[in-house]
Order: sequence, then C-alpha cells, then structure tokens
Amino acid sequence: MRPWWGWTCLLLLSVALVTWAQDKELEDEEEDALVEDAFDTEAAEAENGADANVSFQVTYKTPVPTGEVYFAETFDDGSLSRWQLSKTMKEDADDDIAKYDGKWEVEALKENKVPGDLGLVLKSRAKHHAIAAMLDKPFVFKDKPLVVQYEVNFEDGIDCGGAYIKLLSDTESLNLEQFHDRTPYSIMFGPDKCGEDYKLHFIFRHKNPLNGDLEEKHAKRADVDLKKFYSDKKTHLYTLVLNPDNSYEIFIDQSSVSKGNLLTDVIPPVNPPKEVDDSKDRKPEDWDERAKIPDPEAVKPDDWDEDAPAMVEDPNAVQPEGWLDDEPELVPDPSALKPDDWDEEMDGEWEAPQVPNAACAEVPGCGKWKPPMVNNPHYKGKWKAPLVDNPNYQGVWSPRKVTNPDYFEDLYPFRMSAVHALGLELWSMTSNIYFDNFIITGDKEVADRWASDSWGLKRLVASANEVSKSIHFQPFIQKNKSAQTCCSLSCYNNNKIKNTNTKKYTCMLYICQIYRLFFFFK
Ligand SMILES: [Ca+2]
Repeated sequence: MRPWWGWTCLLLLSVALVTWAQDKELEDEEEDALVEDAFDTEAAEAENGADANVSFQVTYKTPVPTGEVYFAETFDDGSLSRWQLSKTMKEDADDDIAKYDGKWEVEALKENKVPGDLGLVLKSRAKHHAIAAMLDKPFVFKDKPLVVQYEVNFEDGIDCGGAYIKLLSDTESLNLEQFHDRTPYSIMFGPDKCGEDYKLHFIFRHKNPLNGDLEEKHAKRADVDLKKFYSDKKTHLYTLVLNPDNSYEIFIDQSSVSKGNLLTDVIPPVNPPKEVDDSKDRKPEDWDERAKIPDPEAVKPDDWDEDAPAMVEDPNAVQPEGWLDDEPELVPDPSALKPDDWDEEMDGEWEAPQVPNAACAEVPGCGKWKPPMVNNPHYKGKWKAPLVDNPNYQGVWSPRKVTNPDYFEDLYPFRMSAVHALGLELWSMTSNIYFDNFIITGDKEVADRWASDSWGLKRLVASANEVSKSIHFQPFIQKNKSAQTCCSLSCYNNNKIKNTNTKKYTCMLYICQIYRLFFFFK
C-alpha cells in the first residue's frame, strides 16, 4: 500500500518540475528534442501495447552528415551495396584458414536496440574477415585535419580479436576484391585485444624520402585502462584526429585518451638520427673498463687460514645412550632361502638379501657413531683483497659517432599517402563485433554532430535502460511523464554536467532520488 505522503510528494514534485520547466528554457535544444521524442515514442508505444522490454525508446532518424565528408556509413538501409567482400586469400596462412570467408551481417544491436538503427556485425569465430568500401573522394593529406570516427560494440565480449580499421592508400593497384593483409594502407586505427593485452592502435605508414621504403610507425599507448571499453558490451565511439601540424589526438566516447605528435611520439621515430656509431671503430685492447679493482696494497692477514674447512664435527655432540657400536644396521635376512633353481656356477654364491637389523629397532642407532657436522666458526675461505676505485678507469667504451648515411629530415609526416578506401581486415576468436557510423571528415565538429545524432542516442538508450533496470520503476515510468523526463535528462546530463546547467542537473537528480525512495517504500 502506498503511503499518502508518497502521492503528495510525487504531486508536488511533478508540479514543481512542470513549473520550473516553464520558467526556465532548456539550454540545450538537442537534449530537449531527444527527451521529448523519448517520451512521445514511449507514450505512443504504451498506447499500442508495444514491447514493454524496451523501457526507453527514442525516435531514431538515420543521421545525415552536416558538413563535408569523405565517407559516412550508417548501415541503416540494411544493405552492403557500397561494400566489397574480399575474394582473395590471406598471405602466409594455412590453406584451411587462408580464405577471407568470415561472415558479415547488417543487423540491430543485441542489447539496447535503437529501433531503426542497424550496424555491421562480424559474425564468424576463428575466420578471416575482410570487407572494404571506397570513399566518396580520396582524402589528401594537405591542409585539413583528418578526422575518422566509428562505433564498436563487443556484443559477446572479446577474447582475442581486432576491431580496427585500415584507411587504404590511393594506389593504382587498389582493388577491394583483392583486399588482404598486405594491401597498402596509410593509417590503421582502432581496438585490438588478446589475452590481457588491450590495445588501441594508431599506426601510420611513413615513406622514406631517400629510398621510398614504407615503415610502420606506432603511436604511444593510450593513457587509460582500455579493459572497461572492451568488456562492458556497450557501444563505444572511437575518434582519431590528425592535424596538418603533425599533432594527433585519440578519443574514446569523446574523451581524450591519448595525444602526441607524429615527429616525437611514435616508434620508431620518423626521422633517423643525424649521427650513428662508426661500425669500423674498435675498442683498443688496453682500454680499461674496470671501475673497481682489488686493492693492490692490501695484504692477507697472518692469521687468515684459507685451509680451515667450512664444516667440522660438532665438538659438543655426545654419543646417545644405548647406541650399539657392534651391531650392523643391516643383516642378512634370516628367513630367506636359496631358490631351488639357483645355479652357483652361473649365478655365483648365493647370499641372503640384507634387511634392517631387528636389534637396532628399539635403540637410538647401530654401527660406528659419528658426531654430526656443524659450521666451522674458524672458516674464512679464500682471502681476497678489498675493491677500490680503479685510478686508470676509462669508462665504458663506445664507438665514435659518424654522420648517418641514411639520414633525412621529414618535417611533414602528416603528408602521407592519400587514402581512398576504408577496410576492415580482421580475425577474432569471439563473434558478434558490431560496427556502426563510420565517418571520415576534415572537421571535428562534423564528426561531433554526427555522433550526437547517432552514438549519443545509443548511449542515452543504454543509460536509461540501465537506470530503469537498477531501480525497477519501469511500470511507473510508463504512467508518469515527469519521472521519465526527469530521469532521462538526468542520465543524459550525467556525462555532460560540465557543459550544462549544474543547477538543472542537481535539481533533476534530487527529484529522481525522491522517486527512487518513493518506490523503495511502495
Ligand atoms: Ca546504424
């Protein structure tokens, strides 16, 4: 039975919320639209008796990029028409697994579905997968940043496998039917995990201006624990921003996790050292690398006995009483009989096997008694002179430096090979890796707006479902607009508190807590 004050509280709080909402215009129009859409959809579905397992739903519209993009893909039309499955074989792999025959599907998320939203899902376990699509136009690394962003959800967790993408170089031989592990790429970016090694790759291929060789350069590791992103079965957003000034920054869920510079924060470095060791230089034979030497003036003390043994018989030991010096520990078995087939000529003289002497069973011991051995207090071992600083020490030798014949200086590694396709070439021991909302643009704001229209909705739905599950107030929500509006906004604001109205957030959170209490006592 509900206490009367509960209803009063609810009524007052609802009125307060409505009044407050009328007085204050919401600052973020997008949030408003989202939440109102959420309510409208919810109400409509409640009327239609729609799926009650989805406690929060939003009106989903396939996002449309708002600025110049080189590639954008939502998969929401259910087709892979712009994508090409690889028809080739992986090099250097056993024949039975060399084919890129892993299956891809376009389907909805397994958990926290957003109706109308589909993604690309890697379906096969322990198979090679390869799929790629051409960009609308090549991205040429000149004066615009490269922004590449996409979503990953490890729907079944991840044991060992990758979810990274490759931006394929714009070469004459680029043929997506032949996409494989050696297809030239300019950038590789995204999650990868095996065992306890959690990686977020950012690798680019740099062309040596002297000889044209391409070498992989690996950015330093991210500054955060990646495990939570790969194991929580939620959809996470991965963003790489690469700027013409060679700086780069990597984001997960729009929070920076790593940043650096292509000239200073990659391994191996883009530019080789100006000088290198002279391979012809040899260490002089008389080069003295001994920092310490035995003191040449030290003398062995006269009383130092190098021959004293380390162990001696214990001088204090006393033979235990009852010890039988004249009895052997083993005696011939008196009950043993010579076997009938024993041939003394062939087998030698027969002897009974030895058994423990019965006379020794009740006494401390038999045979000749010896005192136990103990450490010798006079033992000193071989005398060695103490070590002193070597006056002739010359330090550790190293060869002289000479000018590096392979030296070059490339101050613009950003200007890498243009990219013309986006490919996923992956192996995984866990299936159901979900990808969605790929975008390549020259403007981070375009990627951010795209994210708020796509990934932001997914996160809102997932967070709202989580709250709904945790406080069991789904039936209540379906009856009460204020509670849903309140809690949806609170959840949505939870991650945006720094950018939104703190007072509004605090108020809503407070009201939500009251609702929680209300249901606790219900
Ligand atoms: Ca989608």
